[in-house]
Amino acid sequence: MEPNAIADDLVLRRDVGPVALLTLNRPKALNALNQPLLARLAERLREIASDADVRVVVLTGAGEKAFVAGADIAEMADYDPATAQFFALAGQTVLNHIGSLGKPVIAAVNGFALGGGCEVVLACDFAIASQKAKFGLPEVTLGVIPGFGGTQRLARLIGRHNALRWILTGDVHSADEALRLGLVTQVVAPEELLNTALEIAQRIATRGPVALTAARQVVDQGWDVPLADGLRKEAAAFGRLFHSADQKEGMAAFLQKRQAKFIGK
Ligand code: DAK
Repeated sequence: MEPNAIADDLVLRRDVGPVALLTLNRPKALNALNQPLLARLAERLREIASDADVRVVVLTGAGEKAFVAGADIAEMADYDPATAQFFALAGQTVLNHIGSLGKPVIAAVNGFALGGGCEVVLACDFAIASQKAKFGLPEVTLGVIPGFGGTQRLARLIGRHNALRWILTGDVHSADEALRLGLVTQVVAPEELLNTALEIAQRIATRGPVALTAARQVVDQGWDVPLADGLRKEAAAFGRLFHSADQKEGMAAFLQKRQAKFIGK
């Protein structure tokens, strides 16, 4: 390996037991998402998708200041319309992959999560924030709109009026405001952020992996369909789990008063 290969890696990976910690690593540009960083993130997600030893992912940003300060403005400045659309689709594809990974992804938001960074948070299963974190979709201050799913996912998560207030003002919001609106589930002291996220991830990693995948899928599939359709999807997924070894093991372990040993099948 080249001497700087690890330090230069745009997305660092450190495995802590069954949890993969991914760190977006362009701290000098506040981890702004350029095409190489998005491509590396896509590669990391593919790697993790096919690694059965990884059960849960934690995503964070390198450095003290930022989770991700947005899409890379320097890179976007001279885009023509076709390149801009291609870039938006490329970003949306990577963020969709977070949702379709089949493994929970927790955002540990350590600083600025603006524009594309806020959209990364929205694509994760849930997010924990440091008290220093700041959130917002400031794209209109640059004469554009959110392009990595922000106009769609934010409104679904915090409601149309709150989302429009964020998107139309471009204002930056505190971690407490993000907590109040449900964008993050917990706010902790900066020095506790990673341990808190990793501890929750480790706990999730002890649960049945097949059930985790099914639960995420059904929540997402039912998000914007009528309740009756969502309930049918839930019942179908519940039934399918009775084909799995994990269901047999989980229920047998309960009845035998022991810890379950899930194999993810
Ligand atoms: N892109 C590129 N570089 C960035 C950056 C960004 N988003 N954010 C920060 N940097 C760079 C700065 O240029 C600076 O670089 P040097 O000058 O040192 O070379 C370095 O990071 C440190 O930043 P600052 O010196 O500005 O640090 P401060 O503490 O003073 O300010 C800040 C921090 C986060 C408040 C400020 O950097 C800032 O306002 N950054 C921009 C935040 C922002 O507007 N983010 C949203 C980006 S727009 C679409 C696809 C995607 C999107 C939209 C459309 N389609 C294709 C349709 C998404 C758009 C966005 O995400």
